[in-house]
Amino acid sequence: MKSSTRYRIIPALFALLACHSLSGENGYRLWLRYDTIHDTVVLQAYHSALKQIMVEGHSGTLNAVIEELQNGLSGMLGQEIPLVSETITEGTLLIGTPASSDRIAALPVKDLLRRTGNDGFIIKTCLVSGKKCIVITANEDLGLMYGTFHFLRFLQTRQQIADIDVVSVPSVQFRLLNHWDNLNRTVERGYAGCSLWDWLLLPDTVSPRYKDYARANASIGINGAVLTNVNADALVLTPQYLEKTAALAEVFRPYGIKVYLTARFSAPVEVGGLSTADPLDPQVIDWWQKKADEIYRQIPDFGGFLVKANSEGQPGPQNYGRTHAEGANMLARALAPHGGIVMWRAFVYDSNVPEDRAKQAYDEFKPLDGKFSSNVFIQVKNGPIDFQPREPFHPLFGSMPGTPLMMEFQLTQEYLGQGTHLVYLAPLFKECLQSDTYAKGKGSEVARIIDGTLENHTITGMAGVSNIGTDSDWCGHPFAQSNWYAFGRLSWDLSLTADTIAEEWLRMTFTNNETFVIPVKQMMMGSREYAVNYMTPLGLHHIMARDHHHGPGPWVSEGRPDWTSVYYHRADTAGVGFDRTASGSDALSQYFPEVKQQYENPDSCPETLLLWFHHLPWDYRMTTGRTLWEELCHRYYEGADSVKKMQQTWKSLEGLIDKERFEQVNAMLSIQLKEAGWWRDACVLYFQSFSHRPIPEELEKPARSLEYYRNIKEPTIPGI
Ligand code: GCW
Repeated sequence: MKSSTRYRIIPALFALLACHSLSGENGYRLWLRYDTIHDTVVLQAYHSALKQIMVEGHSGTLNAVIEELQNGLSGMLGQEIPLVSETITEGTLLIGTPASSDRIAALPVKDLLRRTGNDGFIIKTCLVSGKKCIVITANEDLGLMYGTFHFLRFLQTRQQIADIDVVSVPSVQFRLLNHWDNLNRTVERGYAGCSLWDWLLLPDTVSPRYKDYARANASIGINGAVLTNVNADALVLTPQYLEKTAALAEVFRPYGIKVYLTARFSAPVEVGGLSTADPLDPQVIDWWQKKADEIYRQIPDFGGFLVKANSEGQPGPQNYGRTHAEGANMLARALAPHGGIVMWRAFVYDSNVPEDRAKQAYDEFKPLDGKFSSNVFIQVKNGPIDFQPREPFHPLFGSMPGTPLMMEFQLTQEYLGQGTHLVYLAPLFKECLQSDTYAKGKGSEVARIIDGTLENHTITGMAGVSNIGTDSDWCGHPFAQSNWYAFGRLSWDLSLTADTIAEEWLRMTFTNNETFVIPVKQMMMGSREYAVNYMTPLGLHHIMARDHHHGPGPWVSEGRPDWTSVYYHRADTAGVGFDRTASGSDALSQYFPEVKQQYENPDSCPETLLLWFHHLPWDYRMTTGRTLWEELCHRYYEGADSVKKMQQTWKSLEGLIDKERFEQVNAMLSIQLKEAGWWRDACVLYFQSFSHRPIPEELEKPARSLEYYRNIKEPTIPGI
């Protein structure tokens, strides 16, 4: 792609500009900021390449394209770029499909367009009627929208546009946000205010935020939103709520965002007046069919249902002695005539305590492979437990070749510092996607299961549990926006690196000044590992406080065993860690032999996952030469120290960006530093009560007692 060449920009200019032009920043504009470009060389080049806009065709989507372009270009170039309809001149930005534009139909793009499908696009410098123009073309108007945002991103990140040649096709077809939003506007695991969906005021009042939400999503390729919590409320399926849902769908439609709802399995009983929700009962089947027909009458492009069944108290087919497949297929049959899909979650948390919770999803779903209808996805969390700071990839990836699996990542930071920690999640996403399952030998990465290439699936998808709320900056922490951004960009292009995405996001969200971008990108890239170190190093997991999951709680031991921390870390005087080899729960046998062989031996198991798979003695010798106990201490201290370094880096950048966001991040980093120290001290002291070994001399000793940490109560944490 020739166009990736970036302009070198003189840093000194920025220091001057940051102070006066970027005041009043509340983060609302996300990465779609379009501020005026001040570098005259860049500005000059963009002006000469962009003299007028011609958009051929008519649709709601094209109106949105025009609006975005006019805002974006007039913002960045400092003057209106005229919208014309007749005469091509040098420097026209020509947008259209071959069907809507004879000029484009005459260009040699037909072969390329055979590859771009419905959503993909081409951006190309071409001669049109003998004039040098930039052409954005696609098979559908939506492709033109994605291409337009991509083009604007070029300008936002100061890339050269003199000779563009881009063909872009999304890696997966369904790129969805999952909102865990309740109808009363609380958000399960939400740390950014209330739910965006104002059910009380809908459908009569439609907040302007809905359109901005759709724009932001479209700009990164997201094409669907599940509006409601997987811990579902059947009310959303009643006519009153469907009318409200239809109003949202209407705002989202031009931007290509389809709406989806969570279907509570017991809805036929709760809102349908039936005495059963048995998926094989003819009345139940009929109820769902009529419900689907009713939904599609109001929302013709409704996406489908997301279902959490027989997990954490949610009802499901097993209540009637039926399988997940029987439940999912019944819903799938109701949606199929309308083109809808079912996303059936594999996150099952049985009412009986399993011998190893990490094994449950595989045990329940693997035998059902091949039994699901063609419009059913099984939606699988990245790891086998629950969005921990680090998990191995889920063993279902590669184990259900006859079923399309949809990835579920969590953007909201339930286990990663919630609303206050700067943790950039793209490295976590990439780590999972790049893991080799060995399902079909070497090179069977999780990404190839998700994009359908390994098993030849025709439907493909990724879901991100949203971190969006009513906070003025949408996500609470300015850097939490990067996780929304990264999810969208990755689901569009699985080959993008975490580094590239961070850089794009920083340039668009803050500044193109490399004096800022380079060190902050480094902070972002390290941030997930820092959090792993101060929370759950060396493969520890699920040792957070009970219920709200904020802060450490390695001592949690009462109640249902697999909801406690002691179940997962298994610390005793001999050692620490969960033995998942054949001598323990044997969860490792759920992986393909190559993976199993590597992980079953502590010497070849990656240290990052050591205590996930092994219970090891405190004196076990690590590659650093330290004992396990010493290494554990060192990791905790390193994690907290890294936050101090992030804070120092950030402070050194004062003046390079607006004061508001600078100070907000600064304040958040202070909280993060305090909380990293809390995690470190509480965990080191707790594990010391088993290891009975001193904290290595070179490390500063905790200032407080274990008792102090055990007694911290946080009854009012948001997001439960
Ligand atoms: O991560 C856990 C959360 C629950 C959530 C559940 C799930 C929506 O603690 O709050 O419920 O997973 O994914 O269903």
